[in-house]
Amino acid sequence: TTVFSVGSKNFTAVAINTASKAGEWIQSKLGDFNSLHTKYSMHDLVTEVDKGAEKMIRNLIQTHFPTHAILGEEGVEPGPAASQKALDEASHEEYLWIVDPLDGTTNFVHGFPFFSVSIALAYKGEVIVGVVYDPMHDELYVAEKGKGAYVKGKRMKVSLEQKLSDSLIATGFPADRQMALPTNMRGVQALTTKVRNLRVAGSAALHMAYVAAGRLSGFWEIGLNAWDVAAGALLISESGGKVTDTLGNPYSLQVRNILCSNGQIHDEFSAELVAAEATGF
Ligand code: 2AM
Ligand code: CA
Ligand code: CA
Ligand code: CA
Repeated sequence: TTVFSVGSKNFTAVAINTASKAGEWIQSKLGDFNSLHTKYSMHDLVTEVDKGAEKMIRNLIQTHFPTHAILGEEGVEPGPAASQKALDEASHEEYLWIVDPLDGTTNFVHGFPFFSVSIALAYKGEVIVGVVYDPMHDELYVAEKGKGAYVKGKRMKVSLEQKLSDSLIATGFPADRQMALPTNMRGVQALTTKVRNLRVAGSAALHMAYVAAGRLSGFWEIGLNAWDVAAGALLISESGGKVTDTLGNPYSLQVRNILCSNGQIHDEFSAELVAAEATGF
């Protein structure tokens, strides 16, 4: 059985409290921030709000669980090589908090109300708590391994579509436009004619929460990092859905090319991406 607390301190309660506080602060900074610059490429933005939110989250987690390790996006040098190294180094930790302080920075910068805070806790490499908070809609998504997933206290269930042709599918345009975008566009091209429609809303964590809540039938994106998807993956599996890589291999913290769905459409979805040679780069 999974242990969800040490002493009187409950992991999930800390994750919820921390995500809520960070999300409220992020929302208060909407349209009121500076020091915007690009990180790895011209498409890769960061603001003082990303950094401030991560600092707040680290402080809160460290206060409650000083022995736990934290992997946060803004604590890692930009680019895929550095993030892979950081994840490899962190993977041996017994308790590892995996944090994206602001998922959907581009949306935040433009005032497009679709961004989130994503906090997951992995125990020996397996995600046991996942929390995603959407401050603009005040929607808090919470999952505990083996205990189900909830939005605003209400149990979530994935959608019921059985075919891609009845499905609403989301994707993300990769930050690495040179390398990954052509691959992604082959998938978009192949799926556009097969699905009910496609959406690209700009937060991987929130897209995954929407799959868990049954608002999207599925989502895929290539070139992501553990902090984008760790919480969302548990939300989906605890809502009855399926999470793999784009080839259909089981989810782990190492998966960068994510494919998730209500389960029913999963094989058809993955097969289309494989056929379009759109599973990675
Ligand atoms: P972010 O807003 O936290 O950076 C949108 O397609 C998704 O891609 C978002 O979840 C976004 O997360 C992520 N993303 C943006 N820039 C990225 C980069 N340079 N590398 C990997 N993922 C990135
Ligand atoms: Ca970022
Ligand atoms: Ca992110
Ligand atoms: Ca981020």
